[in-house]
Amino acid sequence: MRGVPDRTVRRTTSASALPVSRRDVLRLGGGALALGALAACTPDAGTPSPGASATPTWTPPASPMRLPDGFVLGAATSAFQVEGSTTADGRGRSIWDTFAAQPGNVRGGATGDPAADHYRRWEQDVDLMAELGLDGYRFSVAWPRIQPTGSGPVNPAGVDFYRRLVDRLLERGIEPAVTLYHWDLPQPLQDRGGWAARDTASRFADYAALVFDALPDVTGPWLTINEPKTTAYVGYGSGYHAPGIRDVDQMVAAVHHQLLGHGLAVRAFRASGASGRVGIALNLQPVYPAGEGAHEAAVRADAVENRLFLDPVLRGAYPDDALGDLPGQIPADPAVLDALVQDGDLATTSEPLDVLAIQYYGVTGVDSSGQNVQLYPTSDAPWQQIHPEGMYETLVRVRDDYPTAPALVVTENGIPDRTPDGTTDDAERVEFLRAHLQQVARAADDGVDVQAYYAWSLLDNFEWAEGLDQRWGLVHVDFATQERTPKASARWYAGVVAQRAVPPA
Ligand code: GCO
Repeated sequence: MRGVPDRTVRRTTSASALPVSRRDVLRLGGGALALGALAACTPDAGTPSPGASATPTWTPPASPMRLPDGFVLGAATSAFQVEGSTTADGRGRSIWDTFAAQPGNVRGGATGDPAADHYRRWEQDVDLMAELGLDGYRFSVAWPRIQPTGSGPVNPAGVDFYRRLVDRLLERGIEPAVTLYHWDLPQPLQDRGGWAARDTASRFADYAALVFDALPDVTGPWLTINEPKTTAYVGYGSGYHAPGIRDVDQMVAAVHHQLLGHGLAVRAFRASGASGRVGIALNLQPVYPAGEGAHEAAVRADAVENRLFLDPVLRGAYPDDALGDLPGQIPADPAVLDALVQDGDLATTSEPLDVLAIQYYGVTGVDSSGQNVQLYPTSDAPWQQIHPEGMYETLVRVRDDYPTAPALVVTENGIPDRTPDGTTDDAERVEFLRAHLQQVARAADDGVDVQAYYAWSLLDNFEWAEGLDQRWGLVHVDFATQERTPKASARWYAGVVAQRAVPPA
């Protein structure tokens, strides 16, 4: 059995050596992962990062922890997850429209319509953000609204929607942060190979240039690609996300071509003369060795989870231990990646950045055979092992291991409701946010230049293959009426924003 890459859970099936998603936990059932039996494993002691043992539990101070001056406290969404109106105003079809339309791909048969109907209710949603006092809002631009077929001229109606949104946010004193690609690739580009095709990187840079020109007033960070790891591993590896491909070579190609597209978009950003800041959003997680002899597998798994993305972006090189047939590695021939990388590519992937966006949901353990191991309690998303110290560890690690790293921003962090049918009494989310924000404040106190935190998510929304069943919002959405009701966590978070400090429990 080989280790398999995933954002937080690394699994394999005996039938196939292909990677299986964190999100496959639900689909495959508990039997594939011996959580109970492995829960008793404890990390090795004293091994250095990467593949380090879990950080010791940290006791937060009994007094409020102040956040740095100018720190931005916001919330995040993404276009396909909230907008709905998937055919309005000339929007083209995306891979998620196609994928969600196929029975069996999304829980409950949910699609991108109406999601949280944000395309029509955006003014009300900005009012809501203003009422909560948020400093910032991170949203994504839907590529198929800007270029309905993935190339060619701008669709003016699509651009207008985001212009109005940016203008209104600025009027309300809310800093817009914009993600250019949050998984909704125009279907015509998928028909030509999607991210497995090199040309998609150039198409992405062209699209990015159009958006930089169209939205010159964006003051918060521009983020090129959201979680290239998830798109590659879950979209092209396990096939649990759009485009639903299970092919490890295409998966490796999707890694490289997204990072290439990122670098080309950074160049387009500089060429546009835009005054803002640009970066990429990477989902990172500490990988801890679990049990006897697990250190080497955990180091390789760390390459798969973290360094395969951090290194080409911040060092201009791919790690040499992510691919191969050893425990913890992506089961692909390293020659596959070598063949994709053309002269100059790594200079492109490592274009200097203004910010690095980190998305942190939890940690994972890996045993000596490269299998995922549960070391910490999970949320109702079974892939999410909750260990707030991992937030601190991740921020410090990027600072220490990557001297060229720019300022850091945390662009996603959150948990789903415990109650499957939705609740506004989300005490566990309050405690999750508190514990993680304390770790962010702790990292800042220790000198890490971390400048922002965006909770995932502002609204309950379309949670990809989980459909509408997993609710990640600070604000409850009744999907039948589209009524918004702030949860306890939204009110608590508003207090943090007002106080500029994280209160003790
Ligand atoms: C992701 C996405 C979000 C998810 C969130 C909860 O990182 O997967 O950015 O769209 O909804 O992470 O799974």
